[in-house]
Amino acid sequence: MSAITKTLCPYCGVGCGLEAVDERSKEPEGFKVRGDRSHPSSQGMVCIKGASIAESIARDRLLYPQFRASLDDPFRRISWDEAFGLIVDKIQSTIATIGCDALCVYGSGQFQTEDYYVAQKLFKGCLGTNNFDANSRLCMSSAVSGYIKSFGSDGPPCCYDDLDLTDCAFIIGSNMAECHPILFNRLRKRHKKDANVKLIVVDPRCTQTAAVADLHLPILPGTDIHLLNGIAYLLWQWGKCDRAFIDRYTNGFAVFQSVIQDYPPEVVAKHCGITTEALEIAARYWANATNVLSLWSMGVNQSTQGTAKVESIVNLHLMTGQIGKPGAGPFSLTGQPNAMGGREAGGLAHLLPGYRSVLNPDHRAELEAFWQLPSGRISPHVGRVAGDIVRGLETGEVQLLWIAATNPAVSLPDLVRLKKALRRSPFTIYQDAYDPTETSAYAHLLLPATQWSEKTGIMTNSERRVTLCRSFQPPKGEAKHDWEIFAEVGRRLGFAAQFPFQNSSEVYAEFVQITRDRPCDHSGLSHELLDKEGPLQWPYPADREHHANVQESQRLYSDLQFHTPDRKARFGAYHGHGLAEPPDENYPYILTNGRLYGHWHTQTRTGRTDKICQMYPNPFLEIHPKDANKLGLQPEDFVLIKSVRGSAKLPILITEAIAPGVVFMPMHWGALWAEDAEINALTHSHADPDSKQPELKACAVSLEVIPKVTN
Ligand SMILES: Nc1nc2c(c(=O)[nH]1)N[C@H]1C(S)=C(S)[C@@H](COP(=O)(O)OP(=O)(O)OC[C@H]3O[C@@H](n4cnc5c(=O)[nH]c(N)nc54)[C@H](O)[C@@H]3O)O[C@H]1N2
Ligand SMILES: Nc1nc2c(c(=O)[nH]1)N[C@H]1C(S)=C(S)[C@@H](COP(=O)(O)OP(=O)(O)OC[C@H]3O[C@@H](n4cnc5c(=O)[nH]c(N)nc54)[C@H](O)[C@@H]3O)O[C@H]1N2
Ligand code: SF4
Ligand SMILES: [Mo]
Repeated sequence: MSAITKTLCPYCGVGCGLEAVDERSKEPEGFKVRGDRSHPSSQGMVCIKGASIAESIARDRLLYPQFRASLDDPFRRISWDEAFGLIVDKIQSTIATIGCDALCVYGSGQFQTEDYYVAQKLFKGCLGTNNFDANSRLCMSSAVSGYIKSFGSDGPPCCYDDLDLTDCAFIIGSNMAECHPILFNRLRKRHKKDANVKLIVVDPRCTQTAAVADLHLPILPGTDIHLLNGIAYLLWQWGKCDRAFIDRYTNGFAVFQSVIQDYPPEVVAKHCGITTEALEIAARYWANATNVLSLWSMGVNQSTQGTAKVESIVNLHLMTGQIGKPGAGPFSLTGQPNAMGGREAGGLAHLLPGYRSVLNPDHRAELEAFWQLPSGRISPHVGRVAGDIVRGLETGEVQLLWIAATNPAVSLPDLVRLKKALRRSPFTIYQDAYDPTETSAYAHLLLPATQWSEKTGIMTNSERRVTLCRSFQPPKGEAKHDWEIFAEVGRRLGFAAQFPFQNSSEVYAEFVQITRDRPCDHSGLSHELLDKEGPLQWPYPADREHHANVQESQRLYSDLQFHTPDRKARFGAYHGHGLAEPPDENYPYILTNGRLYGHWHTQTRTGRTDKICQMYPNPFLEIHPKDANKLGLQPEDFVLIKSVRGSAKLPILITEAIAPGVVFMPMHWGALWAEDAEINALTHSHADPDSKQPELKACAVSLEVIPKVTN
């Protein structure tokens, strides 16, 4: 490797720039990392996850393809040639006997854009099935559908500079301090400096984010729409609506206005479990601020009303004209490092590359022509989303499942059911960087993938900034790049003309062409330009100098022209329906869950990082002192947590940070890292009707003390 390589942190959607520094004496990694001061999104800062990434890269890697005919057999090492032969045979025989709907791919926001693009071309294009979904279904899909409904297109409108310019940050369903720490630090710096800057946090828990807010609204889980409509009611009553903006740039206000009449402060406060005073302070902060910036994440998206929650946030911005200007707007904080790129490349079962939809005949025709495929090849139906893949395994309709860069045996809801379904799968391919993971136990064919540091490609962060992630190490063992694996399968299936790529730069050069004149226009970008100029934000059209400038890429909708047919944004009008599974007599507590600062998801990397494991020696259940008392729990006790679907056993942490009646556990401990501590053994799979995103954030549970064994 050259002495210093500039790249991107492969963990969260903040997308901090990293520099990998050659350090041969440091075994076994051979490099260390530090923040890249020249990266505009992070300006040299990194959190513990980015800073400690090197340690995990050399440990427990999957090095060779391996195969077994049955899940009860041991794996045996095979060659890539044999592996490709098996995949091609299975795909061909499945299509011949049942049809392409029996093939499913489940990918990840941890793919690079090139991986995503090649997979879309192969499955949605060449093979004619839209059965490509990704873990973004569990993550950002409500934000995607909310943006599309409100603005006519996906795409977070804001940028990180807005954190320095807002005078009211409205953080809802996001624990930024732990999950987007570098952005939170930036916001906090401004907040600390200027007493006029207000920070509101809406979260059932008093998180590290909420602890430093001017106003924490500890609403009951699932009551966000009541709260948002309640704030709208007050703004309307106080005459704080921007009528001129509403008339000129929006549709649907009248219906929205009639809906919010049902949300006077007394009703809302009671329903949300907060005081009317607190609600009024929140509305007052909104009303008095020049620029309001809303920031949200999984507390909003992971809900059976995720889309409606997103639209309800946008409603507040539309009624007050708080969008398209510095320091203001609705800003979803993307979870994974390249969930944004996945959306751009069409990596969900209802999407096609370039922010296109499988339901739009013009979009399908554009891609068929561009990919040189027969007209009508792309299916007009939405493919199987994550939940449908599970149902398809259960009914036998899914015969081949290809999982890549995600660990569903930990992260999908209702694991007892999922694991049963995975055991029924006739043929599961699992393409990952590590071995073991919880999901490898359900695979017939293991394919070793290169990961960060070994592959060059593109990732887009939350503020639409596109970074070239450079490789600086050779692949481990026989690992191949994800895009390379999909392309080789495509060639062997007879699509040599569609997959001529020699490297990821060529893949990207093709991808950007079909983003031309789309909202996510990348057509002026290339690996070469990004190498030379550093990270750049889209839209970045090819003839940029003629009709766009830096400001126009920095924020969307600064001209207040939206992507709807009449160019107006739309109000959505919703009533709050509450949780899909409210507590009852048998399961009287609401279990919520989420992340810890040091760990990443299913621990494939952070569980292999000593310092992080020392920070968090074990999983735990947060419980309010009142509930602990009621159950007779002592600080060292273990509880048995049960939902209708499954159970877990955890030591308790008594804390006032959680509301009475609600308990919290972290999501990070799958079967490899602790016994019986799986959050998703408990959760259900009811999903939002539009985004199909499951309500991972809440289910009903019972709690029992586990008696101490005394000798
Ligand atoms: N350290 C760390 N950082 C990460 C990740 C990680 O694994 N570790 N993962 C990344 C990814 S992929 C994602 S998606 C993001 C997630 O980032 P966040 O969404 O910020 O993280 P979570 O902890 O899952 O959930 C946020 C909060 O939602 C609250 N919540 C639960 N129910 C409700 C509700 O009904 N209403 C409201 N308003 N709030 C509710 C929870 O109490 C929790 O504090 O983090 C990213 N960053
Ligand atoms: N209860 C509950 N469940 C949740 C959530 C929650 O808040 N609560 N959050 C949901 C959300 S938002 C998310 S994003 C998901 C995350 O869930 P997962 O996607 O299952 O979690 P990760 O641990 O990030 O798994 C990523 C996998 O990709 C592999 N990998 C990394 N880089 C590469 C690469 O370049 N190529 C390949 N082929 N593999 C690679 C890693 O080794 C790892 O096994 O969990 C979801 N599940
Ligand atoms: S904030 Fe996110 S992108 Fe930045 S270093 Fe931490 S994990 Fe990486
Ligand atoms: Mo996520």
